[in-house]
Amino acid sequence: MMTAEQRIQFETQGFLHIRGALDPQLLGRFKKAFDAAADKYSNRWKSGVSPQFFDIPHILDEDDVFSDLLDAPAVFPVLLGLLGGDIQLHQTMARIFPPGETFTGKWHTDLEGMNGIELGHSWNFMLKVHYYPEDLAPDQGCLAFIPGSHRYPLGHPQIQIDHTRTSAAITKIVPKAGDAVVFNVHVRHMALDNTSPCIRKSLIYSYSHFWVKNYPNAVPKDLDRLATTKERKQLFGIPTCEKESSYFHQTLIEPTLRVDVNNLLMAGKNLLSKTKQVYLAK
Ligand SMILES: O=C(O)CCC(=O)C(=O)O
Repeated sequence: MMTAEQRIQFETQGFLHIRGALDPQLLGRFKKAFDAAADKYSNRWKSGVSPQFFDIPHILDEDDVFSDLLDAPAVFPVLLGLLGGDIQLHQTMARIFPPGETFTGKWHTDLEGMNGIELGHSWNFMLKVHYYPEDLAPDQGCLAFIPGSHRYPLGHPQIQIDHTRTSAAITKIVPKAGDAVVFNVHVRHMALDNTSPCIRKSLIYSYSHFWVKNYPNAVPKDLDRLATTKERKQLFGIPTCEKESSYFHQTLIEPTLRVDVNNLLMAGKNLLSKTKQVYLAK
C-alpha cells in the first residue's frame, strides 16, 4: 500500500524518492542484466554516433528481470495508488549517459503541447520511474526537479534557473543502487550534467492509463510467457476485465472493494467524531 505520507509528498511536490526499493536479489539480477545488455550494445554507445546518451533498444526482451521490475513490490502499489487501476506500461528506456553535458531540455515537462487534458489540474496522467543499478555520485547526471511545478498549466513560462548552481527552488536526487524515483512527468525536471568521469546507468519506465497508446518497446516479444499475471497482462496492454468492453473501465482494483473501503473509512470517521462529541459533552 502507498502510505499517506508518500501521497502527500507526491501530490505537493510531484515526485518521490523511494530508497532501497529493490531487494538485494532483484537488484543483483537487475545490475547483471543491465550490464550484459550494455555490453551487447557497447559498439553502438562507445562509437560516438550518439555521444550524449544511448538507449538500449527493447530492454524487456533482454532479460526477464526487466518484466519483474515492472511491478516491483515497493513501487507498484505507489504507481497504482497515484495513477489508478487502469494503469498500463507506456514506454521503456534503458539508458547510458556518458560523461558530458545534459542531453535533456532545461526544466521541461514531458507533455508540452499535448492536446485534450489540462495537466495542471489533472490527477496524475503519466508517471515515470527511474531505477538505478549503481550508486550515483552527486555530479553523475542526477535527476533534478522544481517541486510543485506539476501544477503549472501548459504554456507556463520557461523556468530560468541556472541548473549548474544550487538553488532553494531545485531538488536534486542523488540515488543509491536499488533506489527508485517516481515522478509526474509534468513536473519540471531535467538530468543535470554528468561532470563525473563515470557513465550513468538508469532504467526508465513510464506508465499511463490503459487507453493511452503505448510504445512498441513497452510490450515484450515473448508476451505469452511473460504476461503471467493479471497485472502483467494489463501492463502489456492486454484487456483482462471480462465484463468490461471499454478500455476506459479496465482496472486492477475491484470496484466493489473500492466502494467497501470508502464506506468503511466513512463509517470509521463518523464513529470517531461521535465518540469525540460524547467524550467532550461529559
Ligand atoms: O535522466 C534522464 O535520463 C532523463 C530525464 C528526463 O528528462 C525524463 O525522464 O523525462
